[in-house]
Amino acid sequence: MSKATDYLQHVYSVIEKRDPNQPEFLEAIHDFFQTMTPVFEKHPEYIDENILERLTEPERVIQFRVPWLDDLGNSQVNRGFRVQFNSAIGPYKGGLRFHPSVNLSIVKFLGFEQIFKNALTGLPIGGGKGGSDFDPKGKSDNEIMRFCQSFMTELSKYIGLDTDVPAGDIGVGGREIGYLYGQYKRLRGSDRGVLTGKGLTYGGSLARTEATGFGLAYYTEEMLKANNSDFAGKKVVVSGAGNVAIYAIQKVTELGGKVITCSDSNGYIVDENGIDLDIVKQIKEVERGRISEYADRVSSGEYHEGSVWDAKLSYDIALPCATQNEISGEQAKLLVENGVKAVAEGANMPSDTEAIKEYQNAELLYGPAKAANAGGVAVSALEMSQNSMRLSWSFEEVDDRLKDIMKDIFAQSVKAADEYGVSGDYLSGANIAGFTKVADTMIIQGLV
Ligand code: NDP
Ligand code: 2IT
Repeated sequence: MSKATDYLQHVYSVIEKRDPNQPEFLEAIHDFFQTMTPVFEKHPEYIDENILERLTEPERVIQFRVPWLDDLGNSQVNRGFRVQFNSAIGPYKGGLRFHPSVNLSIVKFLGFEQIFKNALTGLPIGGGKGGSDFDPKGKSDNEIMRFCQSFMTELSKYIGLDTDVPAGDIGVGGREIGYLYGQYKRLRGSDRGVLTGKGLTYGGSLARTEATGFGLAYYTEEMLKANNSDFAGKKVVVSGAGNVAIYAIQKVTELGGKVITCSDSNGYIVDENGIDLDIVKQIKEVERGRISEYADRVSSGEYHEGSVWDAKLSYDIALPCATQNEISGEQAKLLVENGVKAVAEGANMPSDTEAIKEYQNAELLYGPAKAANAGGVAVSALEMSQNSMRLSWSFEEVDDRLKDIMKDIFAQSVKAADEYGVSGDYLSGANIAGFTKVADTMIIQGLV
């Protein structure tokens, strides 16, 4: 065994021993380490610095009680988290997720991925993530507001526009950011830059709502172009029907692709005429309804219960935009049988370890989450810049910058993959480019 693989195995076993009950965190670490051997072979100085053990331990983990009153006057208690993972290149930056599944393992995997994603954007932001096991489904606006106010009452002690800047993720969109910011302002004053994803009337950036989905489409287009292909006439399967999925569908369609599915956690829609996005937006953004309702409104739309990744359909490109581990090894095999040539991840870690192996066996073009979905956090960082300057850029200006950032992320990944002898492996390329930037910065700053 080489010194590099020995070191990787050693650090993995340390982490596994420390946190044996954090499966998502261990999965993210495992998949990341799988791509790191060439880096440690070329740079033994990283081993001397014990950089991986330092990088995989969060700088700070905050866990807190979130008490709130429901509409019946009953007191409810949820658990809140903020993981401040790494501040080497800037303030902690990353979203808040409100979903019943949220626990420390999930917040840590998301925070770990966020470090490298944020480094790839080229903007000065460190990595963090937070959230709660609160379930926004079926709650009234007043319940959501009371929950957000209580959550922020505690979180406000730990964040700040130069220290830690949260934003949205699953279950946290414009409505929640509004309530969170309102409470922050009451407690600490109007530092607009303390949250991103704000509304346009109080410091939000144009194109932030669209950014993750648009960015995913721009990244995928770059990956296709580099392989003599494009979206024109391609059939595309998208999962999810939330913020990321909706704007991915919009941009992919504008770029000439035909998106034939979308989904939620109950089931999926197939519409071979191409998804009618106005209907999806009406159901999800306005009515906060279920995706099954699409089939009641569009005659070519069929609703099926279960996962879209179990569907036998013929298509060219897969864009998972729902949640972690939504594609298993078996489902990845089916995806290959379905004719898929490219997968790009809108969600964070949507493909499990076995699924990634299947993509590699089938030599699919594979754009990993931390590169492909970085558009959201990139525009969040542009929102922070605009807040600091106290001005707002036009939609076109932000969108142009987003396009350039996504192209640059793809180019960085290609370059790193070439440099480390794994050409065409965009997963390794993204991991290596993000890692070397953060690791070098940590070393310059000393053992802190
Ligand atoms: P939303 O809350 O807007 O939408 C989430 C969508 O995914 C919904 O359709 C939801 O269905 C589905 N979903 C959530 N959990 C599950 C589950 N356990 N099983 C099946 N489906 C599920 O979230 P976003 O669109 O913002 O986030 C989607 C993904 O993209 C997440 O992985 C997130 O981390 C990632 N991401 C988001 C960014 C952003 O800017 N918002 C930036 C980068 C990545 P249902 O309504 O049934 O729950
Ligand atoms: O996963 C992600 O990158 C996000 N949820 C967006 C984070 C942000 O700070 O905009």
